[in-house]
Amino acid sequence: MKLYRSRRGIVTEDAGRFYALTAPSWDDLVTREDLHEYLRRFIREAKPSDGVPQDLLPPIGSQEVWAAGVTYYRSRNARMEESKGAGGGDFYDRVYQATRPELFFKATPHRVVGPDGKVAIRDDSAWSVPEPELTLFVTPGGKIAGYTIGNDMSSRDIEGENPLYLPQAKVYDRSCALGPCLLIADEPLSAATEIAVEIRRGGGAVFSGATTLKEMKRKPGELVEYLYRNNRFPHGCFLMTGTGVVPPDSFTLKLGDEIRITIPPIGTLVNVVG
Ligand code: DO4
Ligand code: MG
Repeated sequence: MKLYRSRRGIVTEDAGRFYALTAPSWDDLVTREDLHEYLRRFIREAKPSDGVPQDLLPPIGSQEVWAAGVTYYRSRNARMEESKGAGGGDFYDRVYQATRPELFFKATPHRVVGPDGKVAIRDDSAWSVPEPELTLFVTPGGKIAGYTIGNDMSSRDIEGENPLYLPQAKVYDRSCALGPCLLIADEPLSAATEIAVEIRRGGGAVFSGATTLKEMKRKPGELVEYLYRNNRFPHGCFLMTGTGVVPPDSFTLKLGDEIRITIPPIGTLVNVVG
């Protein structure tokens, strides 16, 4: 089942049919620990509504967005390369091997854009990339209740200059995109699930790449377990699981680029740099 947040309300999709929900609020709905069963029950009794939801909003209410880093070998290598001059390379290899994962704060809801929203590159960065990431929705009780597509926009030159600049490289206005929906699932996604990205400029693709969840070093549950240690999330939270696709070092995003991220069971998240 998919859950969409739109300007006209909340809509759920099941087997190609759409149902309008009259839930009091997005937060009240998604923080239910029985969300999957609740939606199943609702769909059994509801009448389908007309047409696909329009004017989509990011599938977020009051949740914080957190992110994991260096969860793919490709990301470890990219960080080691970009931070060579700063002598920080060893940290990335160590965190890739360590039991404790890298987790960092990514965004508050006002920094998040939704489907077709404009993501930003920093004015003081000359090397920016999108990071296509499977993103977990985790309930207040720590259960992975859903999945969405995330773009962890990143300034590689700022992060590469000094690892202590990570929050500036990662957290700024419109640095995070989520959507187009929340896939509500009570089973983990298959390891064969693909995460693909295409960046289009002037009508053609300037970069495309893909990975699968099989390449991820950590298990989603392991990331959640660390995030929830001594940390409460009364509204639940989003957790981006890291990138396994990094464009070549010669690539930087430009204004007007279109970023298309596809994770087949969820859909495609499209954003333009603006
Ligand atoms: O270590 C810096 C950030 C890593 C990251 O965002 C990723 O691997 O996706
Ligand atoms: Mg990332």
